[in-house]
Amino acid sequence: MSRIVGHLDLDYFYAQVEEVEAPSLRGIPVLVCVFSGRTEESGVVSTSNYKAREYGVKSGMPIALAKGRLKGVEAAFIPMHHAKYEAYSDRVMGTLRSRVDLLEQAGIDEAFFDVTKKTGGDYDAAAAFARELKDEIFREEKLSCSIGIGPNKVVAKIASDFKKPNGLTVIRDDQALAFLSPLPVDRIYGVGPKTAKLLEENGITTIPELARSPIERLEDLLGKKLAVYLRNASNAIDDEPVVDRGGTSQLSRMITLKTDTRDLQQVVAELLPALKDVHEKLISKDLFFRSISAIGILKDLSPHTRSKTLETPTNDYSVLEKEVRDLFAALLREVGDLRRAGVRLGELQDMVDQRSLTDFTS
Ligand code: DCP
Ligand code: CA
Ligand code: CA
Repeated sequence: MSRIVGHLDLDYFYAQVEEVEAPSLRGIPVLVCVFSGRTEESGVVSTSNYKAREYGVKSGMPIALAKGRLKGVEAAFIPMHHAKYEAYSDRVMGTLRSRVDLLEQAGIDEAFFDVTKKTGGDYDAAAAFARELKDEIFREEKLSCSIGIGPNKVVAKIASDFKKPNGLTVIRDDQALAFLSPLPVDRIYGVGPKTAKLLEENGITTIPELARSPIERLEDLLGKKLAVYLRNASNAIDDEPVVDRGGTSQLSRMITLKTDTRDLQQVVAELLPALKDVHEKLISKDLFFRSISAIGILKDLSPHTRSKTLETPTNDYSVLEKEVRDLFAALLREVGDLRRAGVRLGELQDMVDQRSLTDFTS
């Protein structure tokens, strides 16, 4: 029986949560912003609703630039409320987990799932399931999402992005190659602007062009690991299983660095907001961590990790930041430029396990 894999991604997630909580925002451009605090306009747009996107607003754009694009238009600029989005995310993921054979959360607003057993390998049953799932999430949270169904993670991910917002795209294994054939290479997960440019300079812009390229040539350009992955992906081949990484046994965040680098100061500086998020989540769940890992992903997508186990569990932010800095210093002595960087806290434990009674009474 061939696999049936899905990918679900919530639409304009942070901005949609703000709309759900304040329905009067519907119909006007809504921009969720990370204000850096220096001036009223300094900072970047985290995301925006589709109305704002009509004016050319994009994630990561400076707030001042977005304001320029929306001159004379009634629009809402809302500060980011990360803990609130986490709460919505946790509930949606909980619903999803209870409905599928296997769930792999891949970000705050997206997850891969496997429904091979549940559907008996039948794509019509998978399509019906996806429609019910969308209805259920909308009934429970008033949130719309887009779902892709396919024979593997690569195809499911491209399919969920194919019709957005509120889309459902089902691609059977015998349709997968034709589905990919008109698409540009950057639709494949792992092909960022740099890889896309490198491929374009070598005459490769569409997925079939990538699929036909001699593997030796791709290996020269991209390194063996990325070349093999992309060559397979472009042929709709991907054997990566959906892996349930569990609920709260670990907390992690990854970011994509603004530029590939092996400069410790830059890596740590760009990672700071993610460290603060992870720490906030730790505190909100009343947890302590005992192990900590620095994760670096290189240009060829190979992951590199340095970990440490502390003598005693802690929830102290300054320890977290110091250990991350030390671990990245060690990691960067041994590897090349990082494309992505992240932190993972493990061996999480409840506060009540950690504190003696006197801590509570003093
Ligand atoms: N995000 C962010 N900064 C970015 C990109 C994303 O803070 N540069 C946050 C805000 C998004 C959330 O992550 O709501 C999910 O990112 P997506 O890429 O899935 O984008 P959206 O959900 O906002 O929109 P789409 O409807 O395209 O999925
Ligand atoms: Ca999304
Ligand atoms: Ca997403």
